[in-house]
Amino acid sequence: MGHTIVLATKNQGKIKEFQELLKNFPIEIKGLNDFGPIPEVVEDGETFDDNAYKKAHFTAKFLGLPAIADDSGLVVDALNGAPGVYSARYAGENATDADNIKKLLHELADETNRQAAFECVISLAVPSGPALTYEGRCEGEITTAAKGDGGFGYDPVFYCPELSKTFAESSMAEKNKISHRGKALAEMVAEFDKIIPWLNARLQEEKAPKPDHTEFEHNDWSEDKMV
Ligand code: ITT
Repeated sequence: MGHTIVLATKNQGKIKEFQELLKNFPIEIKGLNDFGPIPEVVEDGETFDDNAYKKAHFTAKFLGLPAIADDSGLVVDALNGAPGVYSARYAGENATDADNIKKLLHELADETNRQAAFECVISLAVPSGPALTYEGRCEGEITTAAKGDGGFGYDPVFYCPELSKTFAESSMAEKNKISHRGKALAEMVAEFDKIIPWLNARLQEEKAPKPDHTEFEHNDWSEDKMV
């Protein structure tokens, strides 16, 4: 088995999905639950990119292993991109999915422009900092009422024109094929043959001793010392 890569989530569903998609590559995917307690990363970035990288890099540094993290959310045109990075806590710090949906429908009550998209960014980082980034976006419209009981988050009010139904009315397989997360993951999987040599090179650099020029600056090359 080649590299061990940590997926910075405790969500077993996400871990299974990554393991399944990457099963033909010589890597082992582990979740955070495979390690001891790890401090929570505060997701306070201004973009999905910021948050995904912050989570991936923190985890990689903490565990000394390459790590993958994702961040995603809903961006609504008529709300200038809100709720965006605040999607999980749109209606407050401990908001439930139902609270967030209620607030969203209220904010859009008199709005005819219902255009929205789910976005996802996946970051793969090594402990010393370098990272690779993959993005996915899925266009849709916000309905005027919740429909369907599958999925999670904003799925009941996210109408997907490609499927002619909301994400909550769709099967997981239907959703994964075209969703923001599905697309970002597919992009990463398609590149995985290039990712392995990239990882090898970065991890090799980390192992190499850092050049210490001060050692030379302090050397005394005067003749009487050179016996
Ligand atoms: P992590 O522990 O993995 O970070 P999370 O719930 O915070 O889990 P994200 O940061 O990826 O997950 O997503 C933030 C919010 O965006 C999430 O709570 C939902 O409200 C919304 N969201 C993201 N992807 C969604 C999807 O596929 N369907 C519905 N809502 C989604």
